[in-house]
Amino acid sequence: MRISLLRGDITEQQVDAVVNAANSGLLGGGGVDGAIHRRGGPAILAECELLRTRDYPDGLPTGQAVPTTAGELPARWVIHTVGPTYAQSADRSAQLADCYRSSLRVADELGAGSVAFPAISTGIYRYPLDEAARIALRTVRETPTDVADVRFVLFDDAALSAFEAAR
Ligand code: AR6
Repeated sequence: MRISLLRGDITEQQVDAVVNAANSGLLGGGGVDGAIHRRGGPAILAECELLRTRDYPDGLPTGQAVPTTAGELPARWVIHTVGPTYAQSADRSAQLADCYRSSLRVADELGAGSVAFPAISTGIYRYPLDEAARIALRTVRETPTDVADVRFVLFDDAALSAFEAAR
């Protein structure tokens, strides 16, 4: 597996699947979630609504992942996963690692050869970048998968530096 780190906007990635840092409601939000729904158009939300009513009436649990179409994005699929909100009082690293593992499992089920990840939980969910970067890279390296090309698409210099330092 080739792992690359780049600065950019995940909605522009030419990959089979982009991972969305969603929330359990699956109906959109801010950050990367907002950008994916905005750029991908209403087809993504329509599938999310169906998943929500049919499969996850109580919401998608933290650490799990589900696919939808990518709508108008260059990618074929969006894999929605729910990261943990950071808390100093509780170690939620296992849940963050689960997001990467579940997303790669879904990518394998889809037959996706290339996957772009954002830095899950490091925005609105406030996970410290350096810790999140270590967890993300370690988990992706240690997860058995047929995905050959994993890209971490980091939105700003701070995130890119944290991932480069953790590499
Ligand atoms: N491309 C790549 N990375 C991005 C982009 C983008 N277009 N936009 C933001 N980021 P966040 P979370 C980075 O807040 O912390 C939403 O409301 C951002 O700089 O998107 O997991 C959901 O609905 C940060 O490094 O996700 C949830 O309610 C990283 O993506 C909640 O936010 C993740 O930041 C999830 O919070």
